[in-house]
Amino acid sequence: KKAAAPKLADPIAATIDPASQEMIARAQKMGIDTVFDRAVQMKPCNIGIQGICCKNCAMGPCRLPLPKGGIEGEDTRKGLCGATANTIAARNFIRMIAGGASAHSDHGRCVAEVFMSAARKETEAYKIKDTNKLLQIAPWLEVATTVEEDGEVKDRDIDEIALEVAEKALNEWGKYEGELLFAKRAPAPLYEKWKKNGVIPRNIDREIVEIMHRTHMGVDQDYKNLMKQGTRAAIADGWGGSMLATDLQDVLFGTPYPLQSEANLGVMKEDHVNIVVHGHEPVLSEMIVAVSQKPEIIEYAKSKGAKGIQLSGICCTANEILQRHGIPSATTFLSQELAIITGACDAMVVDIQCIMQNLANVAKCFHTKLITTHPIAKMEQDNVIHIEFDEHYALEDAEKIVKMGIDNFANRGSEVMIPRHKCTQVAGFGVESIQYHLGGTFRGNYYTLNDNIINGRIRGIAGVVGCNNARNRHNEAHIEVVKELIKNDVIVLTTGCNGIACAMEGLLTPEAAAVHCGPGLAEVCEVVGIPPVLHLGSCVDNSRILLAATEVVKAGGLGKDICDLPAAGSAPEWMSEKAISIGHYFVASGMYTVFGVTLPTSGAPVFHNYISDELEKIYGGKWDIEPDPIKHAQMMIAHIDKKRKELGIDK
Ligand code: SF4
Ligand code: MSK
Repeated sequence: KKAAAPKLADPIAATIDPASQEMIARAQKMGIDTVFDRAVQMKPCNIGIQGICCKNCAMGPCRLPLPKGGIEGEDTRKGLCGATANTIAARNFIRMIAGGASAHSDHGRCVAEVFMSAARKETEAYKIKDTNKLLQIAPWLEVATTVEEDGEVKDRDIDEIALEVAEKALNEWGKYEGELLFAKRAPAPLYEKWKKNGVIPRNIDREIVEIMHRTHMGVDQDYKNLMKQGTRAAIADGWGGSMLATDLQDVLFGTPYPLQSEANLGVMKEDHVNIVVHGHEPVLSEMIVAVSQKPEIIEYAKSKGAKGIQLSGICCTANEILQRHGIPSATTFLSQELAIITGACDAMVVDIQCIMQNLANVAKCFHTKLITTHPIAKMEQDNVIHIEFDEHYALEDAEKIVKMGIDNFANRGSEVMIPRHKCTQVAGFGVESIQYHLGGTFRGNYYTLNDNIINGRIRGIAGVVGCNNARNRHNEAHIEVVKELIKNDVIVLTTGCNGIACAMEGLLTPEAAAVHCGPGLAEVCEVVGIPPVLHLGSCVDNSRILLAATEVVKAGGLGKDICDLPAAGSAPEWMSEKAISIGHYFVASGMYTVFGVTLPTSGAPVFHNYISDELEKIYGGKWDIEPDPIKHAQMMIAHIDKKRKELGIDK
């Protein structure tokens, strides 16, 4: 008897993106499975989804029964050791924070190590590019920028400052006394709240390690105490590892400023060598950009029959090189396999995080060279090529990779099919450019962000970020949440795959304001010439949202702390542990934060209530969950309106 054919995804139901729909249908026709099909074939575990499966020892996994219709009376559910639903959910939740914080922070550490090489002048490839940014961050790391000589105050030598910044930055991961230096960048009342509650990180690594210890069988069994450690580690991520990654990348590669580019699979070109970079760390991709623009390399590509080299990106490596060089974004996380399905991807170069192992299986069906580059992120499949990147030979490594892509151009089959869909985008925003474009300051004239929030043209600020999730229709929640917000005059700061999704939908253009925004936000965007959705970069660049909120607070007129602002955070299609860490440092920084899909807390209602209502009493921010995108956005708007009322600006 023949086995039934596996059920396949309906491309239209799987994604709102027409380019992805075409490529899913094509993959199915070719008999190649993608994540969209696998999501139809494999359903998630209903107990795991609710956060109440514990596998922290070999007496389990202990799968607690679901609280059908809520818990009546005493909650007597427990694992073999007696761990309650709250303990199990809290342990799982903070282990996710540890996973996310370690990913961002290890990325930051790698950048700090490259920064050290540059400061020591051990490498030709990396230089201190943005000295203004260096001078801006040095005092926060307790590095002097001036020196007194013969009674005169003089500027200190830039190389000396860079070296000391590198030392101080690297020290943040493992120093044995003191506290995270960047914690003081937060508004003073927030810093004081953290201090009072004992959650200022001691060093980045320690907070992550301590989560692993506390959640080991038989250690911390108080969900409040577990969350205290989760909070400390999340702050170590947002205001530590991620913020250091962003700042040091800006110093090495330049602070982004607005620029124009494009997004979606249509950016790939049939007659060019297509190299797609994917992952998160920009240290190698910066070099790939540099090499692929060299005249002799372009000539080499032409000698192999191509018209040139088309570089594009997926996930946050895409965001990094988009922000600084205008390299177009090919697609988001969920549709990564589809870039290979085009048949035009000559090389896909991956570094760390959000890389699906199935890329290797898809690449096997085409001529695509799949190249891993990071010692901590290899793949087992035998068609994957590993070229380990070494910052001391960065340009040589990048040249080897780009040439491999060029040499592979001739190996394409006849199966090239690039969807035509792509949109223009204006990206490259940051705290500096928000200030520059909106009146040159945050408060004090007709154009500024604060003045426009106070006068009500802009109702509030939303940070909408995060991944895709195969349990949702791809990009749908991202776009509906963002459209609902801007329709209601809420300006959106975006990062990660939300940024790419918005770009694919054409929301990152000044012209989008007239089409999609309420009258107030449309007027501001038109006057200053910005899109209603400002792309602030990659996952680690969520730290830019923290700093933007801090600048808004400092500029005055909107309260004294981040929790006073008419602002809210959102991750409509989250999937990664990093999103939980980001969500929690938003909450611990005072931000009302709504997640889509689901939260692994619903099986432990007391714990869920703790991270929403109880944490709000401590930090001013709270977790919330709403899968329906319109309701999700409306909850954010209701919070913004509540804050406007409290500020007395609700006219
Ligand atoms: Fe079960 Fe306790 Fe072991 Fe978890 S730690 S698996 S709840 S016995
Ligand atoms: S890439 S963590 S899927 S945003 Fe930063 Fe996208 Fe989420 Fe990865």
